[in-house]
Amino acid sequence: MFTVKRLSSMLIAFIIIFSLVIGIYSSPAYSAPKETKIGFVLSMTGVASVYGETQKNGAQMAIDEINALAGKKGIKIVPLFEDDASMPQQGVNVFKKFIKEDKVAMIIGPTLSNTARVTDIIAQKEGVPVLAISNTIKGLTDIGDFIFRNSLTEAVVIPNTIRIAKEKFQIAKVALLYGKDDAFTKGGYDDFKKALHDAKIKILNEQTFLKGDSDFSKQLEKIKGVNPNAIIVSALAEEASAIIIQARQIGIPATIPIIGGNGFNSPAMIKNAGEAAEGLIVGAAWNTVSENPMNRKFVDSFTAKYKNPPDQFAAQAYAGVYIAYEAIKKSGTTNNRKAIRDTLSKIKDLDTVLGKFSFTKFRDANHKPIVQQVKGGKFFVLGE
Ligand code: 1QQ
Repeated sequence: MFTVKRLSSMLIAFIIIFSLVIGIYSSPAYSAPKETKIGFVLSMTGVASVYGETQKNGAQMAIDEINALAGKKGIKIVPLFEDDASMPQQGVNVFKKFIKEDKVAMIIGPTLSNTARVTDIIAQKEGVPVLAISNTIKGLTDIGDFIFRNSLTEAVVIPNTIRIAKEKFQIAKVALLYGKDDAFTKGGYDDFKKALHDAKIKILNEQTFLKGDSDFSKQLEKIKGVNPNAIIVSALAEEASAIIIQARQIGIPATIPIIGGNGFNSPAMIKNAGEAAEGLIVGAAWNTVSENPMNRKFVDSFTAKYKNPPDQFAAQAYAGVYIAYEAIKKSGTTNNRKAIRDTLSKIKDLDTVLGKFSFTKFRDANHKPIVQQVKGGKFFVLGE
C-alpha cells in the first residue's frame, strides 16, 4: 500500500515537473524565432551585374535589420542568394531549385525583365509568390496572380520623363537608339515611342544595336545627320555608357541632351561615362535626396556599411525585403505560399524607402515617378 501510494505521488510529481518544463520551453519567451526562406535571384555576373550587386547589398541590409530585431518570438529571414548570370536559362534553373529543392516561401527577383518573363511563368504554375524589384516591362504581372512588383514600369515612368524633358528643353524632334534583342530595351523603346507620339514630338530617325555591341558610331553618325533636339536611348548600363561617350566623341554637342530609361539609373554607368554623362536625363522610381525620414536613415546606414551611397536598385531591393516580410508576418505562416500571396495582395500604405507603398489591383507598384538629371557626376531631381 505504502509503495503504491509513494509511486503514485512520485508519478504525479513527475507529471507536474514534466509539464512545467514543457510549458516553459514552449512559452513564447523561451521559443526560438521561426524561420522563413526567401530565394533571391539576382544577376551577379553578366550584363546586369552592376544592378545585381547593389540589389544584393540593399536586400542584405534589410535582412540584417529584420533578423536583429526578430528576438525570440519573431520571424527570421533565411536568405538564399543565387546568381542568374543575366541569362534566362540560368534564371529558370535557379527558380526550379528554389521551388523544388529549397522549398522557399517566396522568390525576390530576377534582376532583368528578359529573364523574368520566362521564370515567372514557372513560379505562377507552381503557386510560388514572386516579388520583382527591378522588372519594368509592360505586362509582366499579367503572367498571373502570384507575380508582384515594387518597381515602377517604364510605361508609367517614361511619359513623365518625356513631358518634363519637353517642358524644360523645348524638345520637338528626336532620334531613337535601342537594343532590339532584350525584353527591357525593346519594351522601353515601345514605351518611348508611344510617349513621344502622345506628346506630339517628331521621331526623325530610329537606330538599333544588339547585346554585346561596343561600337555605336555608325548609328550615332546617322542620328547626328538628322539634327534632333534630343537623343532617346533604351539600353542597359554597359552599352548606355559607351553610347553616351561615343555620341560626344563624334561631335554631338552637349546642348543636345540624351534621355535614357531605367537602364541608366546606375551611378556605375555615370562613373564609366565620366564627363559625357553630364546633362543626361533619366526617369526614376526613387531619388536619394527624398526627405522621407526612413529614406534618410537608409541612405546613411547603406553608405556607412558599403562605403558607397545606394542607388534606386538598392532602394527597391531594400523595400522589397520589407514588403515580403510584412506579407509573411501577416500570413501567420512561414511557408504557406498561397497564404503569403494573399497577404501580399493586401499590402496597403506600408512605410518604405520608396514612400507609402501599395500595389495596384494588377500587383504593380503604385507611386509617382520622378525625373533626374546628371550634374557634376551625380543625379539631381529635374522634376516630378
Ligand atoms: C528590366 C530593367 C532593367 C534595367 C533592370 C536592371 O528595368 O529589365 O526590366
